[in-house]
Amino acid sequence: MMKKHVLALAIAAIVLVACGKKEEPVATPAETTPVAAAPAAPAGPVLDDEKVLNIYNWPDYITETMIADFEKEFGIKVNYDTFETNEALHAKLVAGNSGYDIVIPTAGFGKKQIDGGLYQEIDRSKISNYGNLDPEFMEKIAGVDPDNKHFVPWAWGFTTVGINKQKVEAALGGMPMPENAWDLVFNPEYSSKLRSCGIIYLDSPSEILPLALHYVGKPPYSENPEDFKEAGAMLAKVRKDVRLFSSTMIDDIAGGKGCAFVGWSGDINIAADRVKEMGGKDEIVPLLPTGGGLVFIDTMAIPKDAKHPNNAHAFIDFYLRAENGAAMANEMNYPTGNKASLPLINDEVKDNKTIFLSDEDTERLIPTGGFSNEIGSTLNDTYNAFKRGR
Ligand code: N2P
Repeated sequence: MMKKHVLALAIAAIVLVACGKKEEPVATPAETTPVAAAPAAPAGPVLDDEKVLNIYNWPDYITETMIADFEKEFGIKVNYDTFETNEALHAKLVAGNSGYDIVIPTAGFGKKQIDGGLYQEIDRSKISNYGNLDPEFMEKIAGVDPDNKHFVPWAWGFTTVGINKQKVEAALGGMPMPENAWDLVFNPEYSSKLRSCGIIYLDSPSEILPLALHYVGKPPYSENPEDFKEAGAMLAKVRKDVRLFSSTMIDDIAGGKGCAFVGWSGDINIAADRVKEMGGKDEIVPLLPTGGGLVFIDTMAIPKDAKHPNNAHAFIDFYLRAENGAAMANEMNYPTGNKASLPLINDEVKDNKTIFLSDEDTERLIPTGGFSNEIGSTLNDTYNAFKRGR
């Protein structure tokens, strides 16, 4: 398929040739008119002089070829780094001069970055594929980014419990699975049994705490230090059963490092596929806890001091092509909010109820949110005390 800017160049070339002809005596108006009347060639994207783009994203969150495809088509060199928590990204942005042109905050967490003036506004006139986005989805993001001025969706999913079915059943030794899957990792009656086969937690205060708060019946984004005490007390009881803290769980799960995981939905699905491909006998299953998973909507944003804002817009536009949104769902098991991509998503992915959720499961999800700066130290102290085990 002829790529867009190549097409634009080709059309420009035809126009030039035609214009040249015009001055030749042999050219007749009949020959030149159709070219002159043709719709204006779509202008190629405006790029920055320096053909570089610096992206900062989460691990395991892009298809294998997307960066290379972009580089080839646009002649831009992409430097791609990863971070493992919103906290890490936040620290980079607050320090300033991060050097990044596109970063991928979780919308709820990123609200304070918008409020702090850390992002520039997105120029929609540079994003021809903006219309591919699902307006209903954009409405949700507008809750933290009014009028969708700064955030363009990357992908979404939820933090949930995943299990190695056979290993968990064996470790529970006849004890039935709990009704609420969060009991497996938050209730010592279960976690103490799973200790032997290994519990893995994400290493992220801003994800573990909302889940823990919700589990003990408090608002997931509570601002009350007393609530954190309760969540911390609950976590303290299961600490000895947690074997590993990790944000690169695909490898850990596929490598058999544990049997129950607090992880990201798509990653657990990828690990499940990988174990199947490797011919493993155990099934890796992402669960839909009755207690709800924690939604994350991750979004692209351009830092205020980005050095290559035009290249950033070109990448955002490229990412919003229907086929790229579909590839994220098909290869990475994460939906992207790109409505135009839906017809291109494989049935197997579309029918996976842990990727495209039923209405009932959607309703149970803990909606995206964020903590204020004020509660930040309570959050970190609670998390660190948990991790240290005291
Ligand atoms: C996928 C990363 C998911 C990011 N590996 C969760 N915010």
